Amino acid sequence: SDRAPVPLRHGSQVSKREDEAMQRFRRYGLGQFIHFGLYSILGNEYQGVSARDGAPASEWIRAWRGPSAPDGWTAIYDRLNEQFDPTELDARQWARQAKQLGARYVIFTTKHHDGFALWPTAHSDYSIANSPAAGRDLVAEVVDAYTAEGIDVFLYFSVLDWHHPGYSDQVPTDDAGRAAWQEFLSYTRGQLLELLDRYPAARGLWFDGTWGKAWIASHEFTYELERELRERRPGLIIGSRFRNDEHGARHFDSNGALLGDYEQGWERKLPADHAMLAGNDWDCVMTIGPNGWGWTRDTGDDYLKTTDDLIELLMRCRSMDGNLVINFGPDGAGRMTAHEGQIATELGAWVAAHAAAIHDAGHVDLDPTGMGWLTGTDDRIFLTVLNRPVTGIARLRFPGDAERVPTAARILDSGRELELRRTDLGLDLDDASYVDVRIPAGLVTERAF
Ligand code: JFZ
Repeated sequence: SDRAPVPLRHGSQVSKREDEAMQRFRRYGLGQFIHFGLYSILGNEYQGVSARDGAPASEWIRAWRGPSAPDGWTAIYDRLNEQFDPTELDARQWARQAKQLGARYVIFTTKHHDGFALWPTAHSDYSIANSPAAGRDLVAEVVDAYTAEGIDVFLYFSVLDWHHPGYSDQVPTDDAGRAAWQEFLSYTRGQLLELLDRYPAARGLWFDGTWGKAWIASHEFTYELERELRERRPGLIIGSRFRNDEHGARHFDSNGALLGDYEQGWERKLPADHAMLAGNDWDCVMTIGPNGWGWTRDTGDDYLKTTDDLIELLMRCRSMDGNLVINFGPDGAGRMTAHEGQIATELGAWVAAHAAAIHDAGHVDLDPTGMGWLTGTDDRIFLTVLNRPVTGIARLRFPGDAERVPTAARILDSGRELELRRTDLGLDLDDASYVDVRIPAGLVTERAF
């Protein structure tokens, strides 16, 4: 814009990165999110009573309100650490499954809104060290197992903390409140530096719960903390959901500059088109069910996304240069669900057979076809056909002198050659070349599963 930039003390401190870590990020393509914590014990119900009508989502069950909520509910919830013992949790098995899925990074909930740390933090008593699983460190287990499989690890961290007495949504108005909030900030800083020190293999921090008014007012502190985290771990990737500028602008500062290394606002939603991303890196985090990130014991009539749904979302993201991150919510014992297992097998087979169209391929500057999603590299164009036209012909339009008009077409997984021809439509005023590819009926059944 022609407007003069607003002078900002706590605006963006990064510009588009081209270092090795961000180049890797751009080639992930597919990721896995894991929501695991005290809420996983419950599966969105307590003693047979469903929280469905009173809690926003399974990992939000502590916020259960209304007639169905048990008496003294939050106090009951806060003592779940006494039952936390995921005896079936084998991070190496999770990592093998993620590898099978084709995920290239994982985002793991080290501490969700309930404040319970899955590593033995020195900064709070509310951690795995105070549970029947004492002696274990789930963050270490996940970091080690996934790193061994070649999958990068990002640590999810909720700033919002329902357990810490100093946490506040509102800006404190008296001395006691201000002191408590300062105490909370130093606890938060302590935990974050601790995570970086303990898990040097972690590549990124995935922040959440940063919408509270007190956090927003702490822009000087968060500006300095971002600096400190980046200094402590060169190459560290931080999304745009960590902090805001002094005017309260989140994700993008008051001059429109991204407040992090990638856009972190695409949560169960997708950009309408590539242009609106303005070249920013991004990922989309997505649940398999409708909402709810933690385990849900009874999914009832919920629609669970199928492998085909996820293929569509994955390729739509890749067609706009983004990564798709699919959430898994293991049960309280640490077991992934049967549906998640099926997704890992089926989607994983598809991803393995079509890897060339996914990880290294990105946005192609051509008209969208309506038949599916286009991805490409310098010398190849991939069309993931989701809707086969009644004509059986995929027609691609190449504007201008069309140096890039393809000369051959084949099915990616089988290598089967497809009939391709240049089509001169004789359209006046349309400076474009067209290519028709005949798509055999039954193509979609040629999947590897
Ligand atoms: C947050 C959490 O509250 C939720 O439990 C889960 O962990 C999810 C990944 O993140 O939920 C959000 C946060 C931000 C938006 C939507 C849901 N948002 O910006 O639209």
